Amino acid sequence: MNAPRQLQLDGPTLLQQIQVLGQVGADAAHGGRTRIALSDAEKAGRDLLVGWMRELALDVQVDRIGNIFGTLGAAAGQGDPRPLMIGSHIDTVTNAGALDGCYGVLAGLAVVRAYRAAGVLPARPITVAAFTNEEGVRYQPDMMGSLVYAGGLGLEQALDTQGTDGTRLGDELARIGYAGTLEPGAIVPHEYLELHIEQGPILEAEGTLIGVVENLQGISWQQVQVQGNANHAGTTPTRLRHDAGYVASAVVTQLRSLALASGTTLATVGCMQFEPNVINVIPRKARFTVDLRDPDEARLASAEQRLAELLASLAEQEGVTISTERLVRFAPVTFDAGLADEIEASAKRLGFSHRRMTSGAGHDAQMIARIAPAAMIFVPSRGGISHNPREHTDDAQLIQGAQVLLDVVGRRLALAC
Ligand code: HGY
Ligand code: MN
Ligand code: MN
Repeated sequence: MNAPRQLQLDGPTLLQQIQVLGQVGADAAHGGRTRIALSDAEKAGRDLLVGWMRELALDVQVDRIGNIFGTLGAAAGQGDPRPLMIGSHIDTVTNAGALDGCYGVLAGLAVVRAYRAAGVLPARPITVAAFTNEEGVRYQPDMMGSLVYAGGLGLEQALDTQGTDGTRLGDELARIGYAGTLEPGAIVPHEYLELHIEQGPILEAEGTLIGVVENLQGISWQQVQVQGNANHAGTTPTRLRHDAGYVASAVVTQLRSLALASGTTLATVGCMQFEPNVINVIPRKARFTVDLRDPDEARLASAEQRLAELLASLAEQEGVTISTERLVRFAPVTFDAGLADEIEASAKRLGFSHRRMTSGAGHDAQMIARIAPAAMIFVPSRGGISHNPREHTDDAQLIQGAQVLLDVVGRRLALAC
């Protein structure tokens, strides 16, 4: 099926909307923007997105976990009402870049805008989705909105989630006015596409423009608590210490060795707090998080096992008590081969260098892949940097990624006037 000629990407509007949304939650002191899920800043981002959806005369719906959907209806007389869904997220980590998630949602609007500008309708509906709490910074797990949508987490359980700030997710959703009425999963996608920045170094290092994402690595998040004894830093001999801070730091060091020895497993301790956190007191308590990732399920499970063994031996050695809480566990995901082939064919047709690859980051696509064929398109990240104000992709590359998305959609959906 030939791509419809009349579908032209409006690159300037896409770039302008990325820039405007990127100003919401801007943090002058530390750079970047912070739109933590269900915060006032994120509400402002949601309101902006809904306004842009209405400008395109989309049918806007919000579900009970706050996922936002904007749908362009199909031409009359078409059969299957299940939409082609294009999605991602607009919540951010702290001091984030402007592209992570937002690029994919706004590129979805750009696809719809191309149909509107051409005065044609797709052969099946196109739904643009912004999923709630993809980052999982305030409420775990991450990819929560798409996980609930795909049936992987109960709605009430998600609404009752307590945040790191002690708030209840459902209360915050109601407070910002995005506790919708649509049942999560009510819109059953025929297929799902997500355009995203790579957030890693591969495409840039190879000078490749498009990533055809075939699979996504597994994710394991744990909260670890070490209970030792506070004591005087100057009078307590090392052999008599039960130092929670030492144990936490030893875990960080040994996880690096575990990752290097594995070659594929990645290990990150992103959060760590000591109590009483005083210069001359041996820490009585340490709380920290462990993020383990691997494209292979067996290796990820082995890394979890090695961590458990490490914690047990350190507890024995230092005479402390260690407890763990699992926050997230997602197995590796393989995306739809047919959609990946379509993405590759579009990149080829458009003359963009491309390569098949694995996603290191988690994405909403991994959840939607549970209920529909799903695949992802990557564009390069400068310096492989993301979750950082310095996150950047050249304008031309952003437009090329969106052109691939539009070409895939245009080919998947015959045109009808
Ligand atoms: O953690 C992740 O990979 C994603 O950014 N939520
Ligand atoms: Mn993302
Ligand atoms: Mn992210």
